Amino acid sequence: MATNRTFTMIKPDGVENGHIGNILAMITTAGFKIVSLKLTQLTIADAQAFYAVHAARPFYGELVEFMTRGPIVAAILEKDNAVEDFRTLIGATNPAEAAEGTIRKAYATSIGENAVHGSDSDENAAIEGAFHFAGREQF
Ligand code: DAT
Ligand code: MG
Repeated sequence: MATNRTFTMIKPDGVENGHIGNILAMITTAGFKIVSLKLTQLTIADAQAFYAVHAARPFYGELVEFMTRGPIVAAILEKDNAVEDFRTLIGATNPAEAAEGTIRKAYATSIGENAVHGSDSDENAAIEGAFHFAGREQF
């Protein structure tokens, strides 16, 4: 059964380009409630672990470097069918393929620097959220 929470990051490019406010506005306008929120920065070990599933891919080193180059916004979001609906809201990994009205269509600059993360399963949403937020920080 789908749970009602997902995890997101506004990636370093989204923060650097000044899009935190606009991206959070798109998220809340789409009906997601913010239940945890912080500005933080991933260490190299954090990013390697977060993207361990991609360790064998040619872009892994670049991805880890990008994700650690500056602050990110981490958040847990709540909505019915959160994981799937949030993946729809962010759009395709490659912004060239992202639908109109999606966050990546509006703010991603390339497949590697695509502005936002969205968990791909309920299980990963719970793991990723717990990695960033203690229980008392989840409202
Ligand atoms: P998503 O972030 O849409 O879940 P993913 O899990 O396949 O996409 O990949 C994780 C991140 O890795 C993605 O947001 C950007 C980067 N990435 C994926 N494919 C890439 C590629 N072909 N070239 C460069 N970076 C890539
Ligand atoms: Mg993914």
